[in-house]
Amino acid sequence: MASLVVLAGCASDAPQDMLEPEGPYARTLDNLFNPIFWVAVAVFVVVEGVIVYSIVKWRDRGDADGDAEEMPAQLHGNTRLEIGWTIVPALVLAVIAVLTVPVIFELNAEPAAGEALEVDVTGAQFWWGYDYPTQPDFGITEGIVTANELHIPAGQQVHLTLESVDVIHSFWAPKLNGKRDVVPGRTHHWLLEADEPGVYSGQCAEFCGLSHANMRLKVVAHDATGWEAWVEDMQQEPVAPVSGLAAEGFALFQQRGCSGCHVVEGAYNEVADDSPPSPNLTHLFSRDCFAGCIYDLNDRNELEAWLRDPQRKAGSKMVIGELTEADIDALYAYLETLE
Ligand code: HEC
Ligand SMILES: [Cu+2]
Repeated sequence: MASLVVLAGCASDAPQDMLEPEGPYARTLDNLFNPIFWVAVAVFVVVEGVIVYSIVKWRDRGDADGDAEEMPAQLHGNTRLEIGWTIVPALVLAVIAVLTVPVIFELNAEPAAGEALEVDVTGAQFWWGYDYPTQPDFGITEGIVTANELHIPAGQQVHLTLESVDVIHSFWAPKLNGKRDVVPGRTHHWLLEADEPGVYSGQCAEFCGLSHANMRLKVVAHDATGWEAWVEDMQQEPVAPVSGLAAEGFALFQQRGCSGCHVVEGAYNEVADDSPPSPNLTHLFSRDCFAGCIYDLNDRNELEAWLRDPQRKAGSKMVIGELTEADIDALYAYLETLE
């Protein structure tokens, strides 16, 4: 059992392995982790070594008759030892501080205006929202709102501004940077950068309620053409279907209360005042995962199961009345048009 637990740490291509950084900030952290790890190993070996040595050397061997020995003389106040074991740990901590402090400043540096892609991140039970303000330098001429998947250009500094709408969450994409808490009523910042195009997985790293473990995320890093294509796609408003099953679904989206919580730009722009924060669905089908990235959007059954029972994700804030299978078919046909 113990070896099972230990070996579980040995996966060779674990998607969230922070010891395999794939961007400059994660690498900075890894470069700090390595020396501190070896300092900790040295302290462990010395301290455990002295303990084991003492246990063996001065163990109770019993007297000739096999009875326990008498208590040995107790020693206190060896000044040289006391000074030694005060100064040595202080020096060890000083070395660690010298290594750590510059990293703290580096990771909290504010990029110069226009240098980094700006993204406003919202943590909500139990999903992440991303809001890209207008930034012509990055091709964004009109703000973009999306959820779950954070799209970025590879090789580009990204500056996040994080807020929470409910409880404390923590944003963590381990291969791209460490964790940053997201606290209600406060604004936090964090930096990300991916060396290469790819998909990097992450998750909420602060217990935030029943579905905390289901609050995952993906960072999708694009090459230059992929980024342009994504931005262009996100800036097109979907066309509301006028006929067929999709048009029925479009009408149901309002009749069944979906539009009270979810924005679809160009069609359903206002949500009810008392609605919980809910993912923007304008480009739902541009994503691969949904509901905190725990379900596959390319699997029709997953989305249908979600509409049948959004509480399959424990504690989900999506509360709806029961839908018939016909409703679900029509809603699916409509949602599918939101590319
Ligand atoms: C009371 C508000 C509310 C209503 C009404 C509602 N939803 Fe949701 N919906 C949410 C919330 C909150 C989430 C995110 C749940 C999570 O991930 O924990 C969500 C998630 C979703 C998602 C996944 C989106 C993503 O990117 O993660 C889809 C699709 C969806 N809802 C469709 C619908 C449809 C269709 C209806 C109408 C039948 C509907 N919703 C009604 C609040 C609502
Ligand atoms: Cu969370």
